[in-house]
Parts: sequence; structure tokens; C-alpha cells
Amino acid sequence: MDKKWWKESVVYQIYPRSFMDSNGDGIGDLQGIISKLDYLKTLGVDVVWLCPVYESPNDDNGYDISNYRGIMHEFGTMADWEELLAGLHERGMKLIMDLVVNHSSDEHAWFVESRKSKDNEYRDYYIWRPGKDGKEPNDWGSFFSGPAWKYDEQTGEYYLHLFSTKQPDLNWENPKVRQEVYDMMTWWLDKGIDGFRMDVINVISKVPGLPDSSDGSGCGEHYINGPRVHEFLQEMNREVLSKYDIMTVGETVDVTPEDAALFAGSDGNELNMVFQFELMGIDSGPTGKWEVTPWKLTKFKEIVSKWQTELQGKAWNSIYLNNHDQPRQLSRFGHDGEHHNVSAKMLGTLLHTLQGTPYIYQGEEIGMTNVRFKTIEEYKDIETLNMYKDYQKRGHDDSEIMESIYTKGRDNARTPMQWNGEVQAGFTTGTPWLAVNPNYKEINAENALKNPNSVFHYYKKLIELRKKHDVIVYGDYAIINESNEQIYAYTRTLGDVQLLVILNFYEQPAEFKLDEQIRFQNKELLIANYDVPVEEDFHQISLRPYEARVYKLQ
Ligand code: TEU
Ligand code: CA
Repeated sequence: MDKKWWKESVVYQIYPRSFMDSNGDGIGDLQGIISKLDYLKTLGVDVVWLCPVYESPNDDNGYDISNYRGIMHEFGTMADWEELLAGLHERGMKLIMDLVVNHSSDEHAWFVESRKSKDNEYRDYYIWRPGKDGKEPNDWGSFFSGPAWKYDEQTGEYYLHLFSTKQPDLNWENPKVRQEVYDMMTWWLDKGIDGFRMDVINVISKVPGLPDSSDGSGCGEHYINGPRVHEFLQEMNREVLSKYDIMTVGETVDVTPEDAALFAGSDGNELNMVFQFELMGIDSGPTGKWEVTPWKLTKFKEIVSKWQTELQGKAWNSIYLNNHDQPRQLSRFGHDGEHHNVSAKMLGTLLHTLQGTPYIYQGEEIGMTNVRFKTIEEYKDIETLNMYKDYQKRGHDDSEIMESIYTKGRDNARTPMQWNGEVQAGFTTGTPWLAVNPNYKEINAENALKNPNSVFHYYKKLIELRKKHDVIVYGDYAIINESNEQIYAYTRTLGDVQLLVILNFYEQPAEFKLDEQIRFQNKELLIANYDVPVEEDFHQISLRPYEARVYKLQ
């Protein structure tokens, strides 16, 4: 058992724009977060991951950075940020910052220089190429629709942007770029932060020559896990990360467990863990995320089990069911109507009892849900807006496009945090940058704190249990009843202690039969989302809608 603080921690992700507005301009800010630190302490989380708060023209809400060492004016000042860090540390919590270095903003001073002339000293900080037969240099597509290249009149060449046109890709082949990044990281670490979440870190190395995709799809084969990515991360680890006691998590698109073991292997020469996307793709079709496809529990279990068993003893998992890019987990995998409370708790049980570090996304702990705005005008996310235009051009009808947005759009996760039942959910005294979900009158933090039966108090208890029982953090995972379409059950084993987790993923009641192979003398119910009847045959449990139970067996 290789003990590490970041394995024992629970992380809480904050999307600053939507968390809490302190000055009535409708935009969440650092002082807003500071005013809620006691709320986070009450919940019991150990680490806060702060999405980007750096200077940015906000084409992609801060993921387009124009100054890596400055704070976005709308969010506050460096002094506010320092107060936030101190406030977290005083309360025994840690802070990890978002590191977005696959690309910068086109308004970053490096890019402003770079685009001036072909012989500018910053030219090579980005990826510039002449056109091919009057068209883009290759067939790569942007994650945000359209080609990944933009023509720049000034020098008559194209620059690469895997995301928006305002997010030019940095050229990691250039050692000067890497040194700039390492210096900047060191600068933040010396301010006392506790680690980084690294944005799309597995796409930083592109295949030399930037060839067309082999199947004409324009997809990521020539930059996902590119040829030098491990070399770059090992260099970063040597020059920066290894000098500090920190945690690192890489956001890695399209990786398999074998890839993850290279990025986050226990030898520790790259990162501590990665975010995988395989589970998030479970309800997507062949054309991608907007092609909404029903998901099956057996498939869900297969993916989770694969990651649990294949990383066991080799690398460490990060566990998440939603974040600022994904729909709300409750609407996606649970029930956001009548079974709201129990299904939110059931999903929370899964999150906290798998092997890996759990990540809670703001609002999840009170069971926030997806939203359905009537018109496209109410949406703000660049990915959604670009997709809307693109699909319209290609002849899809409006209601079909809106349905995809309702199920998959990123703004589902970005509606303001619901603090109370008052005007604008207590998020702002002004007009919020993105409308509040109309269900805030019932679903809000104030109600949750008052009600001992709330999702919030259940999450708090799950977090406490993690601190008490090593088996929750370190136990080995094994699935039971794999082929069951309705129940997800598994054990976690550490020495002679066993955790038994039983989850009914559906509204219909289900019968759970305990495997003969599971033997024990004592059983203790650690947590459940219903009252458990005293008179009950443990070997044949009748599970109610979305019922969740966790037993400790010995
Ligand atoms: O996301 C990377 C990513 O590939 C996807 O999650 C993407 O946001 C989209 O949902 C694909 O359909 C990271 C950040 O988390 C995201 O917020 C940024 O927009 C993106 O990188 C660019 O920095
Ligand atoms: Ca504000």
C-alpha cells in the first residue's frame, strides 16, 4: 500500500465564473469564493481545483490565457488570489491551479509578436505553416467545429488551433516555449500552490510534418499521445514537479488504461493521475458527442471495471462523473425528477467508493441538474454556439440540435451555483452572465444545509468515511454480478477487511443476491440512502429505486 496524501484526498472543482459573485456584476469572482470557504470546510473536501483565473479575453471562459502570471480583472486581483490561497491553507485545504499550456490566447504577448512577421523572435512559439493548394496545411479539425487552422493575412500563413481560433497551439518542439512554461509553473509553485490540473496535456506533441489524418476524418491520431509527449512530461517533472510535494492530474483525451499507466505510473516520473474520457463517451455515437445515444449499465460497468482493474497497482485513477465540460451527472446517469435525492446519493456513493481520487464538481453536492433554455441566444459556450451554426448549415433541424444541447451542452454545468431560494439563487445581486436554473427554489445550498437528509449531508458523510476506513482509499476492486443490467455491485478488499457496495442504478426495484463466495463474520452498514429494514435476509436484498448501500465486512 503506497500511501499518498493525494490518494486520500477528495477534490472539489470550482468554475469561478459561476460559483459566487461578490460585487453584483453577474460574474463569479475570487472574493465570492473566499466568502464560501467555510461552506467547503463544512463539506469536508481536502483540495480545491480552481479552473483558470488568469487574464483572458474569455473566448473560452479563461481557457484562453493572455497572461499566465496575472489575474483576470473580472475575478479580482492578485491580492484577492493570495487571500484565497491563505484562506484555504488556514482551513487545512489545498489549492491546485489549472495549467493551460497546449495553447494560449491569441491576445497573449507571445502571439501578438508571433503573428507580426515570419522572422519575429516569437514566430516559433506557435505552429505556423503555409497553405496547401490555397487551402489549410492539413485536414485536422478543431474540437470546436471547423478546421484547426486559421489563415492570417499579415504573413500569409496559417496557424494551428486545436480549439477556438482565439486559442493558438503553442509549439512544444521549441525548447524556449518549454522553458517559459516551466518558469511560469515554478513561479506559481513558489507562491505556495499545491499542484496543477493540466488541460489537454496529452495533445502537446504533434507528429513532425503535421500529416493529414490517414482516414480523412481529420481526427487526432497525429497529436493525441504524440511522439514526444512523455519526453516533455518527464522533462517537466525533472525541472519542476519533482521539486515540490504536490499533486498533478492530467486531462488526457482519448486515452486507454495502458496510456494512463505511462502518464501516471507509480514510478512517478510524469503525473500522479489522469482524467480519462472513456466513460464520458458512453452516450455518444460514431459522429461524436452531439449524437446522443442511450447508454447501458453493463457497458458502464465494463468501462469502470476495466480502468479499476488495469490500473490497480500500476497507476492511480481519478474518479469523476461530471465537470465543467460535461452535463450534470444526476441528469445523465441518475434521475433528476421524483428520485432526485436518492439517485444523487447513489451516484455519490459510486464516486466515493471506487479506487481513485474523487472529484466533486460544484453543485453536484446539492444535486444540481441540467437546464433547458428555450432559445440558442441564452447559451454562452463557444463549443455549443459553434456546433449550433455548423449543424444548422448542414441542414439539421432546430429542435434536434436543441435536444443535443439539452443533453450534452457544457452550459448545463455552468449555470450559477444555487446558494438559496432568493433572487438569482443568491449567486448575484445583478444579472448573471448565464441564467440561473429555474429549479433553484428547491435545489439550493441553504435548503441542503438545513435538511439532515440532503445530498449535501450524505456527501459529507461519504467524505468522513474515506478518512476513517483505509479500505475505501486503498482496497482492491472486484466486480460482482457483472452481467446484471440494473445493479452495480463490487467489493474493495484490503487485508481481511472488505467493502461491499451495492447500487441500484434504476427506478425499478431489484433483487440483489449475495455471492456465496463472499464470507464474513461481521457486517457493518457504513452508509445507505434509505433506512435499512432490521428484519431482512442479507443474502437476498430487495433494492428500492436507486438504492445504495455500503457495508464493511470482516
Ligand atoms: O477540455 C478539453 C476537451 O477535449 C473537451 O472536454 C472539450 O471541452 C469538449 O467538451 C469536447 O467536446 C479542456 C477544458 O476542460 C475545456 O473547458 C476547454 O474548453 C478546452 O480544454 C480548451 O482549453
Ligand atoms: Ca463579480
